[in-house]
Amino acid sequence: QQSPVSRQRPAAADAAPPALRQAVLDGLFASPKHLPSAYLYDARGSALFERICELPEYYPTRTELAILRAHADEMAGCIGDGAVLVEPGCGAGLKTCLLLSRMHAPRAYVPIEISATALQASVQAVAGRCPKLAIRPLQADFTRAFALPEGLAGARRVVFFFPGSTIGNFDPQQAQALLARWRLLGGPEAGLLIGVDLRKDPAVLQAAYDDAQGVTAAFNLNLLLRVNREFGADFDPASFAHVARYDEARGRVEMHLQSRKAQTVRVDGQALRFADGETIHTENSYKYTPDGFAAMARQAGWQEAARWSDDAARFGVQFLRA
Ligand code: AVI
Repeated sequence: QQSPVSRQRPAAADAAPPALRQAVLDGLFASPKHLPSAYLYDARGSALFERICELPEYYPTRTELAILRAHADEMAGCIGDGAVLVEPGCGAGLKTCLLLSRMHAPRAYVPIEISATALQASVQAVAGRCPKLAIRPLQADFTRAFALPEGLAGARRVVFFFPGSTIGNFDPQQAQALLARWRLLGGPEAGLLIGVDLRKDPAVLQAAYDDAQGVTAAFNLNLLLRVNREFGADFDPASFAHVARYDEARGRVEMHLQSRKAQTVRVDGQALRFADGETIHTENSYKYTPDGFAAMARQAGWQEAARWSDDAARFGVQFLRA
């Protein structure tokens, strides 16, 4: 199963890698229809996501940043001396540098990103803000097994930094498997500093994923433009609607693209039929309780050591140890 990969500054202008292309075709011709959420992040999708992060309704980015600002020293204390900080799916540098600047003699920073363009952008952003730091970039799909760069494989203290609630874009089983893999890779003194979006009033979640300016709608509908470009398809985005709905029982916001009429679209030379009202499921964004997340992480071999939140308990950051 193709997994969500990207975050703050995800895959830039790159064409989709073969596995992602295959997942797109498989998903469109499956029943029910779905698309991998990693496919949201072409150059335009990445730019739209950065706009989402600034929206008044989209609280996660600014809330997490405020939590990091308020508690970076305590977080650095949890991380300890001489750690290697590994960031799967590297970001735009702001949160990372905030943390790195408070860490005690970090040994190295390892950003991981599948897209060479995005990796390079992230390295530049961090190098500009933290000029003395050893940066050891790793071009890899962090949802699969990877090895740390040479010389760091046996590092005493490896700490994973996974902000942004990207973990929420994985199904809980996938999330647990991912965290279990990092636990093994990090060794007996591994740490994990992770941002988790919390369960809350459905109206707040609904607004965050269906904003008044329609930026999230454009982000979702951009998938159809990308399929048109990369598969010679003829989707008319005007005949699909952005739908975001919170499934309270599952604790997840689902994004869909809903066909406004019965229609047939050509994709990769094949006819793809839609009933009126039929949807393509394009993303899940899971929300946790702090205890629920800690329990899931425990199943993956991590013990919660500290947690932080904002006053309204909208977003959580947890530090976990092996
Ligand atoms: C990247 N990820 C954590 C975002 C989220 O909130 O699930 C992606 C997003 N989808 C719609 N808005 C933002």
